[in-house]
Amino acid sequence: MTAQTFVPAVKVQTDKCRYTEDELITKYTYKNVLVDSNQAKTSFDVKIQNEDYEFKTDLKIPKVGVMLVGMGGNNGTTFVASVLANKKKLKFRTKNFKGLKDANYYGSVTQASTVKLGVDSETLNDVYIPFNSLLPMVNPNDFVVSGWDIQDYNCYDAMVESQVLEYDLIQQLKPEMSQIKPLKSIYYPDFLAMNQIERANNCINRKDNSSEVIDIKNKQSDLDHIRNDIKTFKQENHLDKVIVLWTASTERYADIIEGVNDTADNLLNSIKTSHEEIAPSTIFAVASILEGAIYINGSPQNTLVPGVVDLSKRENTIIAGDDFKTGQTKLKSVLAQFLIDAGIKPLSVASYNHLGNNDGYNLSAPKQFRSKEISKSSVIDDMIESNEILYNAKTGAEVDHCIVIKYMPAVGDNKVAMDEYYSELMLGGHNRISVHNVCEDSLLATPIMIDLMVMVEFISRISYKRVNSRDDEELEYSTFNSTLSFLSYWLKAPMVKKGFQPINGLNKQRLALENFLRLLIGLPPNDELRFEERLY
Ligand code: NAI
Ligand code: DG6
Repeated sequence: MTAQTFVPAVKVQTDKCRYTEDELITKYTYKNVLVDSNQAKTSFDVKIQNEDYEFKTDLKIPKVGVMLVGMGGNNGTTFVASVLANKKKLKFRTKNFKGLKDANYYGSVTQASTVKLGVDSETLNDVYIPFNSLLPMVNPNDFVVSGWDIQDYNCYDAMVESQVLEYDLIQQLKPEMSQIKPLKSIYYPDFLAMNQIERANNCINRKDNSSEVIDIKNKQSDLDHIRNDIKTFKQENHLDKVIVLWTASTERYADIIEGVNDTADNLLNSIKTSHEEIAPSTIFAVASILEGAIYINGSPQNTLVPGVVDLSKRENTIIAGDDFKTGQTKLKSVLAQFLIDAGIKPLSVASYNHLGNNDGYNLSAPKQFRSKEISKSSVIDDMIESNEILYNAKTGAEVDHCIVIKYMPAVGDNKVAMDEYYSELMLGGHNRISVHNVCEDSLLATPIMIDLMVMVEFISRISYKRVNSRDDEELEYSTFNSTLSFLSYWLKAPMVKKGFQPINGLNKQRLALENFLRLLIGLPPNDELRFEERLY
C-alpha cells in the first residue's frame, strides 16, 4: 500500500483554508484570555490576546506500522485480533445474540463516535458526522502490526489464555493468530512482580529459558537490539511511520536521580553503564526516539523520566503517557468534574477493583500496585483546585481518595470496579453515589490503543507557525511540544509540558480535540450557544 490521497468529505466555504493536492494550510486566530488577579482573588484584570497562527496539515495518509510491547498480553492479543477481525469483516456467534455479530470498533472515539458539524440549513437541527471524516486519518485496518513479549506464546495461544474474546471469533482468527509470534524482549526482574518470572521465557537477556541467569548488565546491547527490531520492521514492511506502544505489564517506578536519568545525555550514559534504575520500558522509549518512532506509554510507571523527555525534544519525536484511561477512571473523570462543576463538594471517593487477569496478578505486588495507585489517584486533582468556593483552608481543601486493587482470579478480564462518591450538599446535607461497573478491561483498552495511534499519527502530520503577532515571529513551521497532551483524553495521568498542570476532565479533553479538528478545516469552536433556537 502506498500513501493515499485524501478527498475531503466536508468542504467549508472559508477564506481561512487553502487545499493543495497534498496539504491543507489553515489560518487561525487563537483568542486567549489573560487574567491578572489581586492577592485575595477578589478582583481580576482581563485582557483578550489574539495570536495568529498558520497550521499545515499533510493530507497524505502514510503506511503505518505499530509495535506493541506486551503483544502477548490481554490487551496486546485483543488489539491484534480486533484489527484482523475488522480487516477481514468477520461475523461471529456470541451467546447473547441470535444472529451473527459483525466485527466493529465500539469504544473507539475515532472509529465509532460522531461530532457535531453544525445545524441543518433548513431544519436548524444538529448535523453529526463520523469523527474520522473531518480530516484524513489512518484506518486501523491498514495497520501493520508487530511486537515483543517476554512470553513466547503465539498470538492464538495467548488469546485463548487471556479469555477475552468469543469462542467463535477466536476459532475464525486461529489461522492468522497462530502464525504471529512476539519478538524477544527485555526482562529486568526487579521492575515487575516476582510472580512474573516464570512467564519470562522469550527474552534477549535470558539466554536459556529455564536458566536463572538473567543478564541485567548489558543495557546498551539491549537498546541496540530493540533499535534494530524497529529498523528491520520499518524496512521490511516499507513503512512510512512506526508507533511503539507499551501495553506490557506495569513496572515499578524508577528513581529519578541527578546525573542518571535527568537529562538526555545522562540517560544515554546510564544505559551504557547499565544503571539499575533504567527500566525495560525506558529502553523501549529511548530506542523508539532514536529510531524516529512515536512512543506511547499505556501503563502507569514513570518510563518517561526527564531524560526521555529531553531526548524526545532533542530528536523531535513524539512521546505520550501515562496509563490508558479505560473504565473506572474514565467515569471518575466525568463524575468528579460533574459534581464539582455543579457546586457539590465530594468529600471522599473510594475506588475498589478486583480483577483476575495477569495484569491483576502483577499488580498484587506492592511496588507495581503503587505505580497504578499514583496514576489512578491524580485524576481529580485539577478539579479540586478549580473550585476554591468548595475547597479552601476553612472548609477543607482535600478529598479523601482511596484506591484499592485486589487480585481475584475467578473474574478474569471482567474487572469489577466499585466506587462511592460521598459529597456535601447545601446546609449540611449529604449525597452518596455508588457505582458498580463491570469493565471487560481489554475490550475497553483496545479501542483506546487504536485511538491513541490514529490520533498521534494524524497530529504528527501537523505543523504550525505564528504569524505577524510578535517581534520574535517564527518563520519556520514547527511541530507540537514533543510531549503530546492532545492525547490526554485516553490517558489516566496525562504527561504535559513542564510547568503546566494536566487537565483530567473528560469533556474538556474531548472539547480540545474536537475544536482542534474544526479549526483545521476553518470552522469556529463548538460553543453550543444555539441562538437559532433560543432567540426570536
Ligand atoms: P497482561 O499481563 O495480560 O499483558 C502484559 C504483557 O506484557 C504480558 O504478556 C507480559 O508477558 C508482557 N510483558 C511484561 N514485561 C514485558 C517486557 N519487558 N517486554 C515485553 N513484554 C512484556 O496485561 P494487560 O491486561 O494486557 O494490560 C497491559 C498493561 O496495560 C498493564 O500495565 C495494565 O496495567 C495497563 N492498562 C490496562 C488497562 C485495561 O483496561 N486493560 C487500562 C490501563 C492500563
Ligand atoms: C486494576 O486497576 C487494573 C488496572 O490495570 C486497570 O484495569 C486499568 O488501569 C484500568 O483502570 P481504570 O481505572 O481506567 O478502569
